Amino acid sequence: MSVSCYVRFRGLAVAAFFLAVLPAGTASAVPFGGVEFPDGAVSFADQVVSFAPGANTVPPHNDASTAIGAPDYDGGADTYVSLGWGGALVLRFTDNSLTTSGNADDDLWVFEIGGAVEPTDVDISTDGINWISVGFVGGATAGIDIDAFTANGVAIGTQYSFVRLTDRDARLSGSPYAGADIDAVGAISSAAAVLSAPGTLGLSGLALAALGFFRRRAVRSAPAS
Ligand SMILES: [Ca+2]
Ligand SMILES: [Ca+2]
Ligand SMILES: [Ca+2]
Repeated sequence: MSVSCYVRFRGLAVAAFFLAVLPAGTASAVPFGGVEFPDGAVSFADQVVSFAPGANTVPPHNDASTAIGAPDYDGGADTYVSLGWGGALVLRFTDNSLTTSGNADDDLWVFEIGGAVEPTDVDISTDGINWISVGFVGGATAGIDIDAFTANGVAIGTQYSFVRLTDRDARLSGSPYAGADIDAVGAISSAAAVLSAPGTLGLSGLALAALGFFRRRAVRSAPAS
């Protein structure tokens, strides 16, 4: 190998090394709807956990999967979900998570279509079971500073994977697209994915239970001394 060839090879190897070790969450900041998301498209909710539609949202306005990913509203009914009066939607971040910023900046942003945001209660959770109220979005307010809700149980630096949106039943719109119309939900304060999601916790829980069972058996079958 010639010297220049070797230098080029070493350069490529170094570049490959850094590409391999760089975390996935180092995407550059991207503005969506005028809001800057440091993690880019990864910032947005990835999965529908559950949807309990309220009254007066009917197809194609009641497809919860349209609230997943980056905002894509283009006038089409297949780009947002209408919650219906009092409807509740639970979304999950799987390749990122929501966290605190350590200051009063907005951490979470709810993209609702149309002019005013219809009043919607917002709760966050680490496990999809125990919820913390972080107030509501409505009127001209679409962003939430979750640091402001430590009194409700928000812990600084905790990574939250679940967001629940509940229409406040203000009935500002009726059939076929009643309730808040959600295009997307994004974490401005986006952190790495939480690996110990409930599914995997369940598995490790099972493994621990099995271990306990075999330990008890071992103790019982040990000869008395
Ligand atoms: Ca995401
Ligand atoms: Ca904040
Ligand atoms: Ca959408």
